[in-house]
Amino acid sequence: MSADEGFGLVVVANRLPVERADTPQGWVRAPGGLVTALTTVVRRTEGAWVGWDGSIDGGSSPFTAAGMHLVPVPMSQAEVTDFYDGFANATLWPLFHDVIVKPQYHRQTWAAYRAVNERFAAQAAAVAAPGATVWVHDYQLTLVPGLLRARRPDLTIGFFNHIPFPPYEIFAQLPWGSVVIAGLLGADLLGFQRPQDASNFLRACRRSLGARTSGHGLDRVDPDGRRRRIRVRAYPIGVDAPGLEAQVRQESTSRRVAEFREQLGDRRIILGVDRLDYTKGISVRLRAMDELFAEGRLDPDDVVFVQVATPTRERVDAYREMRDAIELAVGRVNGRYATLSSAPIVYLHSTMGLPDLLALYRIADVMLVTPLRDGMNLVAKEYVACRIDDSGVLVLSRFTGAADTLTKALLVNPHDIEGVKDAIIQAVGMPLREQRARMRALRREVRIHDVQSWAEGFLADLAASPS
Ligand code: GDG
Repeated sequence: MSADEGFGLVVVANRLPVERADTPQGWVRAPGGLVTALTTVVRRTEGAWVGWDGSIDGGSSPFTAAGMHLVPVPMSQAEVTDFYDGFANATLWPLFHDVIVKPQYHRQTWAAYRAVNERFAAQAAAVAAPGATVWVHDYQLTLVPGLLRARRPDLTIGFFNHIPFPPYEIFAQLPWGSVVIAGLLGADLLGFQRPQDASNFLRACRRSLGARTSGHGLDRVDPDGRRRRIRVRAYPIGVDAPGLEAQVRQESTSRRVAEFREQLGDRRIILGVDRLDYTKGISVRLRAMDELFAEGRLDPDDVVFVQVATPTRERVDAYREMRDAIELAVGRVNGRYATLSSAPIVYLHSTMGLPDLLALYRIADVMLVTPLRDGMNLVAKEYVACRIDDSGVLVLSRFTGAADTLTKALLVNPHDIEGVKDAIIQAVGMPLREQRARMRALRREVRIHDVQSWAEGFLADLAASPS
């Protein structure tokens, strides 16, 4: 379909799949498996993608990039502060992650959230063809389904929440909770990472709106008197397993692996890769490693812990404080155990190029994924996808969505520091036969439920929505 007639499929996400950059084209592809998966769908259906391009007071004229029709949503500096850093990342993010840090409730940031959600809805309404399908993504845009339905009752609307949905007792803190629920219920199909998230959401519908739910959903009468069946289900997201595997098999990755081996020496490698976020449990790992060195259960000459900590949301106070605490802990451990020639912790506060990241996945004997709460955790699945010789051990927090299906990982409770330490020791000493048996099962799971099948599964169910 063309820009004049409108598009049959419209993806709406906080960010566009490309970022403005000083390149000949004026943009670069944004990294990430989700972008890859949705790009495939948008290209195949000749659809459009509505989102912010990361610039301040940028334009709103659609443009074509990476074979997709892109529709930018402009944002002012004040809106980035109040909508994005404020309501999305200092209110909803901590609230939806079990209040690990205290959510901020401010009327001003809520007003900005509503205004920006209106703008996203308006842009989506403007480019969707009659009867089109619109797929809205994530916690930054919870009001968009309702706002969009009010403008365009002809559309079929899906929403996918990438982060957890909290128990009602926590959600009830949000002063505008019933508005958020009503906004989400503008969708015909709501997808969550885990069945638990879907049932938390249904309970919030009952408790905050008095809605009656049945089976996997509820019936609702819209303000225009139309009765609709809304379905609510878990669609656990996956990674681009075949794509990652193919890249890891390339000669260039093997060369990078050899270079890393040279730099890190003949030590066992334990790896962590995360956005530097307080949900990810990075301090749990540092504490476990520190105690294992202190107790002599691990020898700092024999192992190295590589932590990639990607900068993120650095204008939000809780993130700045956490970064300071983590860097202090890294310094303390290295101060105690480093020698002139090597340190037991390699801490990289930077965004890595994908080839380097894949080489690290390939070389790491043990992957530590210890979030206190995580919707899914793609890093765990990426590590598994990259273990093409079936070796390696994944230590995985039970509080990730990934733990539901990656049951052959060593599952840990990140609040139980002794349990985490024991799992690290078990992982470092695991015989190759056991590693392979576990990893084969994990790889099968990650291959079958990849990101492509996730996107197709959601869209097929959305297409089957009762009208
Ligand atoms: C949210 C939910 C859910 C990280 N550092 C670098 C880098 N990354 C890439 C990883 C991975 C992605 O970022 C992180 O994904 P996660 O799933 O681990 O975590 P969130 O960013 O919190 O994602 C989460 C996800 O949405 C999808 O639904 O799983 O629960 O919180 O792909 O590889 N990539 C590169 N350099 C880095 O330094 N190139």
